[in-house]
Parts: sequence; C-alpha cells; structure tokens
Amino acid sequence: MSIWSQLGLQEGTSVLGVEVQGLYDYSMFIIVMIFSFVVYFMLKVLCHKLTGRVYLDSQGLEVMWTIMPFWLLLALGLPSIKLLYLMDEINLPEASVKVVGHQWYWSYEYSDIRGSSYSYDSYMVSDSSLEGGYRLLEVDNRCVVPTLLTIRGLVTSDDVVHSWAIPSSAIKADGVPGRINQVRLCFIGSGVFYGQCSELCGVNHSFMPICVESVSVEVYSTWIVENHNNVLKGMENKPESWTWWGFLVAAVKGIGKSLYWLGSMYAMFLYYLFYYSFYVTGKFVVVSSWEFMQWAVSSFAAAVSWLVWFSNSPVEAVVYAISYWVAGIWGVVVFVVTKPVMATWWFCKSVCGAVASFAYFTYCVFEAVLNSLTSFTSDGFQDFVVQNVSRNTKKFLWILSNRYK
Ligand SMILES: [Cu+2]
Repeated sequence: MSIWSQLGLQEGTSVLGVEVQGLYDYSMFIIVMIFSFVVYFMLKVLCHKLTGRVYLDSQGLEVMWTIMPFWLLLALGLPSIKLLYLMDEINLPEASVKVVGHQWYWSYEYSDIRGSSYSYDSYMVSDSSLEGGYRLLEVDNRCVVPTLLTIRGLVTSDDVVHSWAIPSSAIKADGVPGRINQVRLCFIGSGVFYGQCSELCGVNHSFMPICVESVSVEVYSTWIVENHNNVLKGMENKPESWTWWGFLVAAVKGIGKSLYWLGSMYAMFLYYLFYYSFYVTGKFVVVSSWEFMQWAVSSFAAAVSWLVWFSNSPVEAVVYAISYWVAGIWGVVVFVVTKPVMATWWFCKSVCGAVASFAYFTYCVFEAVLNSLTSFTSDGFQDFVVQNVSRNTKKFLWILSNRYK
C-alpha cells in the first residue's frame, strides 16, 4: 500500500511485482545518469566563452551521439517489452477466481473446484462502521488467494468498464462487459494487498476498493472446501440410485479409458524418445561424417599422387599445378561470360545465404542479450519461488484429493 511522501513504487508483493520494481530501479538509474550528463553539458556550454571558431565538425562525435542513444533506448525498451509479455503469461494455474465488477462493488466467484459455485460480494466498509483498517480501502469480504501458488484471475464486468488493479503486485486488468481478461495471481508472501478500481465507472468509482488477502495453501484449501461443501449442502442433491449394472459399466468404461490414455501416452513418449535421441542425431552424424570422410580421402589421395609426381619430375608437376589453377579460373570466367544469368543467380544465392546466416546470428545474439537483460531478481529468489510453488501445488492437490475422498 502507498503511504504519504512515498518516492518510487510500492514494494513488490508478487513475482511480477518484484520484477517491475527492479525494472523501475534500473530505468531510473539510466534516466538519472542521462539527466546528469545533459545538465552537466548545458552548464558547461553556459559557462563557456565559445571561442572555438575553427571547430566545424566531428564525424566521431556524431557517430557516437547517434549510436549511444540507440543502445540506451534498446536497454530501456527491451526489458520493458519482455516484462509486458510475461505479464500475459499464465502457465497452468491451479485454480481460478472470477472477478466481476459492478456499479459499485466487486464480486468474487470460486467455481472450478468440485463444480459448485461459491461467490460473494465485496463492498467497501463505510467510515461509520470502520473498526481499524484503512479508510476507503477496507472491504467487508476480501478476495482470498493462496500464497506462492499460481492462480488465475478472470476479470469481467456486469455493467460498465471497471479495472481490477493491485499496484504492489503489478496487476491491472480491465473488466469489460462481455469479455474476460485474465491475470496471474502469484503472491510471494501472506498479507493483505490493496488496490482501487482504475477505470472511471460512475459516481462511486472511488468507493469500490480491491482488497486481496493472501493466505497459506492449507488455510486456503480448507476455506474453499468448507464453503463449497456448504453450497452443495444447500442444494441438497439426491444421489442417483445405485445398481450393480451401473457400477459394472462405469468400471469397465473407466478402466478402458485409462488403459487407452496410458497406452497412447507411452507410445508417444517412446516415439519421441527414439526419434529425437537416436534417429535425428544418428542420421546427422552418419551423413555428415560420411561426406566429410569422402572429401578428406579424395583430397589426401590427390595430394599424395601430386607429391609423388613432384619427386619424380618437379617441372612437369609444377606446370601441371599452375595450369590446373589457371584452368579453374578460366572455367569460372567462361561460365560468367557464356551463362551470365546462371552466374548471376548463383552469385545472388550465395550472397543471400551469407546475409541470412548473418541475420540469424544477429538474431541469436539479440535474443541472448534480451534474456540476460530481463530478469531483475536473483537466482536465489527464482529458485525460492519455483521450489515453493511446486511444493504448494502438490500440497494443494493433495489436500483437495483427501478432502473429496
Ligand atoms: Cu471504477
């Protein structure tokens, strides 16, 4: 949450929030350097007597002040673009929370666990009933999410355009009626995080705050399962009558499906394993080494026979070698003169090949630079997040499967 007289961004509370904070610090470093540089030279110009009347141009200086801003812009732009695209990346979320904006409150719905739908509204707590907490930010029912577990937020709206935003986690998604936007919710610590509606939506736009409470996976799963159970109890679904025949059909169907699935997965695994580890690599090695061997043997044989010839009659051998090279060059000249179209095509093909390989090389370098520039967090932090997310995922699935036995 922002506080008075705060400079800079809020402390990051999600993986992306930390990255965005890093990008901000990095960009500010470059910007402050440029600012100081420009101010220094402006002051220098102002305090200068301007006596360099014969100083007309400087090619080196012009090249420098063209290339340096180019690199600076790349250094500022590339990490930013990569982070922007990373924000859209939601890989394999464990659960979803639907966020629906209304005039003027939010509602949260959890419905992808057990098929039942558990939802509630989240209104701002008015000044008169506020007991502790922050004015204009506290809500009666917070949005609950697990810590260090990948959750997908599906943001939409019921009436006009709203925007669900939590600045400390680098989350901002417009809730547009008829459309669904998705955001990744992966908080790195337990806590309460605040945000406000960020799209002007009517008179009470300022009074529909967003309040997310991040809790441990254990607490989250217990909470969600209990609420779903309550919802299901309320519905009072009568179970279908049980028969031996139905049980038999279901069992045969289930076993057949799982055998088919296992078999196809295993076959696919074996196919790719053999194709990529033996066939592709083996073919490449055999073909290229065979061609190389042919070339090496024939060149070696030619060189040896020429050397033998040279030791017997050196003059003849040297004359032959010179005439061989001259004939080669002459052959090229004759080819160019007699078949200019073919020669031009061949030349263009070679040039295009060279340009393409150079472009590919540049692309590889560019990509490597991009990858190295874009993470502002340490390897230790990334390991911490990856390990905890995978552990929490297992824990979450384990708890859910045990609860629903
Ligand atoms: Cu609004």
